[in-house]
Amino acid sequence: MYNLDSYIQEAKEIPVKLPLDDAEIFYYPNFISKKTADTYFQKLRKDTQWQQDVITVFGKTHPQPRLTALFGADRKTYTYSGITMYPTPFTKILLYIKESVVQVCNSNFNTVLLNLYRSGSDSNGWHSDDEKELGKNPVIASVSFGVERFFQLKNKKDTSLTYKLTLHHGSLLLMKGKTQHFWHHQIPKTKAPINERINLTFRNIV
Ligand SMILES: O=C(O)CCC(=O)C(=O)O
Ligand SMILES: [Mn+2]
Repeated sequence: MYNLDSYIQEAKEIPVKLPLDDAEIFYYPNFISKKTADTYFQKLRKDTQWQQDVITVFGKTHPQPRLTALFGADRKTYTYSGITMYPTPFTKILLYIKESVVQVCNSNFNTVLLNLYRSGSDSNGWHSDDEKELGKNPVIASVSFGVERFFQLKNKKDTSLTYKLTLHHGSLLLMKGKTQHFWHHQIPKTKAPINERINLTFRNIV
């Protein structure tokens, strides 16, 4: 079922560039076919050892409003919001997804952070992926499975500049260049009674 060649052929490689200044963000709505994305969602949901960390934001500690897991090609740790995560080795399915992402973005990744949003009350607050270990202009490749959620962007200097898009099942969002210097992003909570979503962000930790 996980034949790499047929998988890559299935990948739809037509991106939309978001109309934002000081950002290089490309959205591939149909990166992975629905059928393959369904299979990946089920497998990632079941086979991942999800964890819930306690984070520190503005000096306050609370449980992170989602579950996470970190996978890496080596033992490089990843630290953000006062948490240090220790990676476990990439699984076969994560390697397949990584290969198809590498094909379209011409960069390699040694780490992937998984987020599981269990319901509309799980979220990911305003932040940028600008940790030192990601380097100066990081390429972040974000693959989504499961229910659609809003992804919001807000300019750091002029907070009236905002943008919102829906991240679809099987989509890829690629952020590169100076994006993390100029923009924050978040997955807001929603009151709608919704199902689960899994997001993978491929990163290169230097
Ligand atoms: O879930 C998403 O789409 C975004 C995840 C994210 O921004 C992160 O993990 O840094
Ligand atoms: Mn992020």
